[in-house]
Amino acid sequence: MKKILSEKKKSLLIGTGVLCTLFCTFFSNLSFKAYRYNKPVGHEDATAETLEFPDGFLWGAATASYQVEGGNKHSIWWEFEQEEGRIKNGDRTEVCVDHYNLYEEDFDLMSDLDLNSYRFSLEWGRIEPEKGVFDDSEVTHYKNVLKALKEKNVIPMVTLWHHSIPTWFAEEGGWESKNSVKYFSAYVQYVAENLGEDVELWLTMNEPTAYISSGYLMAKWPPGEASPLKVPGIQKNLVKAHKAAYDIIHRYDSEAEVGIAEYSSYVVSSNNKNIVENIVAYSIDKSWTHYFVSRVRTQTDFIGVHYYYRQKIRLGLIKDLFSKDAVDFEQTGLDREYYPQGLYEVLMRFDKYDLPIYITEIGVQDYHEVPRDVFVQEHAREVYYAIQNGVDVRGFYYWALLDSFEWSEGYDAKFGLISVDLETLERTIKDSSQAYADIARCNCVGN
Ligand code: IFM
Repeated sequence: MKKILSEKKKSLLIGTGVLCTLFCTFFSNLSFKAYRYNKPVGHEDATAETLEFPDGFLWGAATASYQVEGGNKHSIWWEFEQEEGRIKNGDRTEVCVDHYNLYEEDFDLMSDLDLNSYRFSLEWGRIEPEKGVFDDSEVTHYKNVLKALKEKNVIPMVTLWHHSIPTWFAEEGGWESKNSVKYFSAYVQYVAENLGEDVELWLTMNEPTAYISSGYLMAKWPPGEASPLKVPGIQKNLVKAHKAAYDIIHRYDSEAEVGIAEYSSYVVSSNNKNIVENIVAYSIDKSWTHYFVSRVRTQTDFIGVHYYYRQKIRLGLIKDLFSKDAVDFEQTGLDREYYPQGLYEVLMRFDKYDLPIYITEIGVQDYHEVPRDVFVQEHAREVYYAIQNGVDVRGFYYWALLDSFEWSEGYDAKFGLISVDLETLERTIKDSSQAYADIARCNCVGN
């Protein structure tokens, strides 16, 4: 009996020892990986007076249909705007900045800035106002937009879906529904058939993670109710939707380049010596920021990277996490930290997919600590260093071409290269945008 017991004890001890060893190996591997991930790659500064970009580099500006067109009444955002307290100052988009009617004037100004590419989105609810009913006149509108760009030698990059979904689609459950991929595919099929020959650069969707976190976690966007349990299902549907759209466009045009645009802040531990912070930052970046790109990597021709700020992970006292005093950085607006080196680090992280990269959004608001000219110059330098370090970056799209409707922030957040008087709709190129035009003109940035 004694012998049996001691045998049992022995196996228990061995089992515990094995488990501890496995856990320790796993933990030390993870800590080491996380430490390396959080350690900035960094670069030497160049000595040349000007930093040149590769031939054919695209210098563009971006917009999204709902944020500039006006009158998008078939979107769920239209309903959302009417609910009290949803949008800052109660701002509405009946007219918005009327890009829908004034796009030619806007393109003239874009040409004055010498930009060679324009990223814009199609409004799904205009093209398909009711389930299965497509409006040819709206396709004609977008055809005219593409024609106007062609006449100016501006290369279009078209986003199929940028945050705003048709009301009918939302009523069917939106991206929560198992039918969502089928509905999106029908819309993409129609677009590919009708606009395919005029577009070579496509984005299937804009910032799926921002869509999910703003709508389903923070509840600042439709559906306006926090429902974290729905997130995994939505993520899966969006991955499928991207892949389906990718295949549809390629079936129509095998030469087209189809990518996905993702919100990619520089997530990093605030203290590289803190093992827990390192692991948390590493895990968030891998499982959240890189969720979509890592899952579609074999079915995407390029990655659209959006960089706005550094997001430091700091596991101090609870009061530090939530107190505003912890925000002790230079701002670009909306509590976003000015940190150009973060763009370089983000690009180095995305390099592992071995795919071309376009920076499909980057921008700063008026009236904040960092002037726009300094902002674009410093970020352009970081892109130069990433290219020197082997990253295949092919374009830079400033967000946004125009001051526009910043979702729940309304019209106060002014990112535009061009200001718009909301009363008269008069457009004016901002002085601070000239530095970006200079970069685009010479395909280089001063050092
Ligand atoms: O305005 C938004 C855009 O719709 C998506 N990316 C971030 C921008 C600025 O916040």
